[in-house]
Amino acid sequence: MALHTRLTRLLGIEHPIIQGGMAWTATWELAAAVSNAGGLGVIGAGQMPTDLLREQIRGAKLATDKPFGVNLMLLTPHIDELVQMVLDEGVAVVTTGAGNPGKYMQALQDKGIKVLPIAPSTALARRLEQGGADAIIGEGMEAGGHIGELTTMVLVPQLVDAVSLPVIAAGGIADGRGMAASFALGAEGVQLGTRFMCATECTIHPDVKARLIKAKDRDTLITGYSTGHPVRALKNKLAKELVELDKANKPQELEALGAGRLALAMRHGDCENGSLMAGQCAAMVDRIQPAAEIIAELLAEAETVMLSMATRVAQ
Ligand code: TUI
Repeated sequence: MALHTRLTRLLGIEHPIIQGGMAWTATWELAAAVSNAGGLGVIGAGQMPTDLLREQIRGAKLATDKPFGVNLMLLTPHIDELVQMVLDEGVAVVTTGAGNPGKYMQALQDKGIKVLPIAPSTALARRLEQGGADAIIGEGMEAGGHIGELTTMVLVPQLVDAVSLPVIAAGGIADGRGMAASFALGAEGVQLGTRFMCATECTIHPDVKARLIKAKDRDTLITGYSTGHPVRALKNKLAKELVELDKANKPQELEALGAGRLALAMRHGDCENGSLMAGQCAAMVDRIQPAAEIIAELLAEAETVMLSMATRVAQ
């Protein structure tokens, strides 16, 4: 069964599956593998130096002739420079996180780039639709990294009602059941981050993949409430220290302690002092497998669930 939606037509992709553009995690190797398998691979820019992101984009272009995207984290201090470089290099899609990409929308779309902002609320989604976004990624607080307040289960149907653009569900989706559930809520695509962290092609340190595979249902926590930018990550020494700073309401010390910790975990494998940003569904990821296999499994499971649901409730 092919799952074709407004999203697959908008982006010219085969399957309505987007790979989350995770900073220091989603490099061109993963993005190209996902795009080659018919999904949308996304390079995570995070706070990457501009030249490094340019190399990443060029790497992806050599490895796939399919559309791929770049995720821009809008809190990045040199975000204007990153946007200019993306405009110069040209990519098919930009997803954005941690803010409103309104001021860049026209310039990106003038270059033919589709803009898919991540929205944690209906108010922002409405503003983004008015500002010309091509689709909205609704990310619930089950997700890893920087999160909003609402769960995917309540956010996605409200977004579907609030805007007429295609909505992509994100946060807490790790298998075909989550994918089918997202479609039941009205989504026309899904975005998965944590599951793709354990793709063979994901270049994060193998020790981080091992921690994800070991993770159980209550192994993530949220830190950074006091800074106004809460972040979900796997529990470890750093996360516990950050929780203490949150309790003591010391946002500046918290930000200072957190700086550079994502790369320390993902690139260098320091699983105690680094930030292991990951979603609650880490507990549902149990093996390393090629991105193409993840996508094939998601589609097969989602199909089985969608077809079996009617039979199950009619008995
Ligand atoms: O952006 C993410 N996930 C991230 S960003 C990141 S790096 C980081 N590190 C420390 C602190 C903050 C970021 C790691 N993971 N997901 C998408 C996302 N976007 N989640 C929440 C939002 C969001 C929040 C507020 C989007 C827009 C927004 O708008 C506020 C406004 O109205 O402008």
